[in-house]
Amino acid sequence: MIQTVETIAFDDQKPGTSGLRKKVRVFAQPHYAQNFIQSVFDSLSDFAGKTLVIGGDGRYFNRDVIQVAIRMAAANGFGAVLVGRGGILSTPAASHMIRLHHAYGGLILSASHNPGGPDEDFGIKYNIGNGGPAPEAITDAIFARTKTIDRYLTMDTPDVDLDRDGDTRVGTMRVRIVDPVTDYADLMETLFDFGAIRAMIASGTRLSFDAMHAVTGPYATEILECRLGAAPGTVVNGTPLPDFGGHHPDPNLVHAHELHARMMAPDAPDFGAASDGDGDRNLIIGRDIFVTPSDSLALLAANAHLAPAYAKGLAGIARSMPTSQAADRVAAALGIPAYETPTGWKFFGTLLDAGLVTLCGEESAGTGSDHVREKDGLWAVLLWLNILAVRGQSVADIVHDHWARHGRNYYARHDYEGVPTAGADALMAALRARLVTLPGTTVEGLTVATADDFAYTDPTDGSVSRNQGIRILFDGGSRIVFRLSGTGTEGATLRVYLERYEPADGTLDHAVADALAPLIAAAEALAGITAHTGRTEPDVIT
Ligand code: G16
Repeated sequence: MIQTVETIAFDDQKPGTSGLRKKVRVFAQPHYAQNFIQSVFDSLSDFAGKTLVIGGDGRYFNRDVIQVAIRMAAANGFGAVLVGRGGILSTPAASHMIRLHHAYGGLILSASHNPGGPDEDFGIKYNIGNGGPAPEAITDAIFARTKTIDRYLTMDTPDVDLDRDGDTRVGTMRVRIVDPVTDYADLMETLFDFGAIRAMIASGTRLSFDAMHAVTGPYATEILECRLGAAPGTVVNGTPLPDFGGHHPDPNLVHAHELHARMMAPDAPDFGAASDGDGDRNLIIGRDIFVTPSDSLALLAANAHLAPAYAKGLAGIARSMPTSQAADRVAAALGIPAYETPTGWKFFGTLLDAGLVTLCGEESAGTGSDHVREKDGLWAVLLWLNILAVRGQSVADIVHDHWARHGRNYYARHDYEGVPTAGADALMAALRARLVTLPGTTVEGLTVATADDFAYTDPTDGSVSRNQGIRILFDGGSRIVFRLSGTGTEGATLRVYLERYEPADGTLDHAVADALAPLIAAAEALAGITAHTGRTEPDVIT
């Protein structure tokens, strides 16, 4: 029996960079998740009788909201839902499932790399029929609806058993519980030369993959250990836990420090990697060398033709604006277009759908291709392994070869987390006010060439996105970008992205902090970070 439940709108349900993310205690308020899910459905049309994919990263509250979403999908008229067993679906696997089954769309329950648990974060994002995050036109409509919603539809039915494969019904809607891993692992086998990777591993190459107690554990175990023959124990922290073992499932050098230490030790494996809460991010570390996400995108683009899926070459490469320009140099060398988009995977979807680009990447540890419409952590790991298997070189040798050919984009991101919103907004406003007067001035010995607030016009549909981050470009190609994060759940997070280009015949082996020291000083001088935030140092450097 369909129930119409009266509700009162919440005023804080604006989707951020990737869906709605809030503390669990916020989501657990009566009607809160329901309001958002109904607002999603109310912003869509013509889905009666169609299929919705539902899954999440296994974090605390995942199972509860999946039951809510199933009932609401039934009450709103979906014909079927596909749900990952145990409520589990990595974000890239959900994207693939939407595409494979020609589903109408999907609800992915995740706060990605944010921590999980009763006092931590939860999130809901909606993906469209191409498998990718809803574009801004839809997220804007969802937000508008959350402000006026006064009822939602649900059903008074018992919980669905999420742990048993097979079909059941909620009202007239079919609920199918499916294995979350197999289809995704099968897709990976079609993209990469598993035989070559298997042979490399059999001949002694050692891997270490840290699943961070998050969703990629079962995927990595199946693919790396079962299908590729890596030694048992290659996947560490491989059981998804609702609180990620109390850790922060963000694959960077701070939160994946154990992997980093392992890779810097004398007996280090040859290749190390990690993924995040929902499996879309990746961290790549060779023995004794960390590969920045920006460099990883450039390296993958330069070598992708070594994997079967990309043997014909790439149509183009896209990167988010704050991502280093290393990938642009590869695009130029390959004679293919390079695109610069705002932060957020949703901006790559139209380019991928139009066949304008094959590979996309972001400094925030996301890389992916046209095989799905999300970034994909294990995909990046497998492309790296395919390249290593074909080239027969170490990660360090491949990276150094790349810099010797294309030059090196020294790069770092400084994050100031949980700063008072007023201070962060004031910092950005003050910078914005100075943009016109900055060109031609000199800061810490660096001359400003141009300064702007990044705006993007999508080349496929003409949609415009403004205020996407302040760019200050210096003579010689160095750059500072200031941006406020759209994924945090407390206060504001200021991100300062620093980049300096060193040509191939320059000094390629500086310590990153030394290479960027003038830019770090210039960032403080330009933005008054300490004055506005009270912070003298970033919380996280990636
Ligand atoms: C999300 C988006 C990414 C974006 C990242 C960082 O990643 O999907 O496209 O780069 O947030 O966003 P921000 O700088 O606004 O915090 P994820 O892995 O959290 O879904």
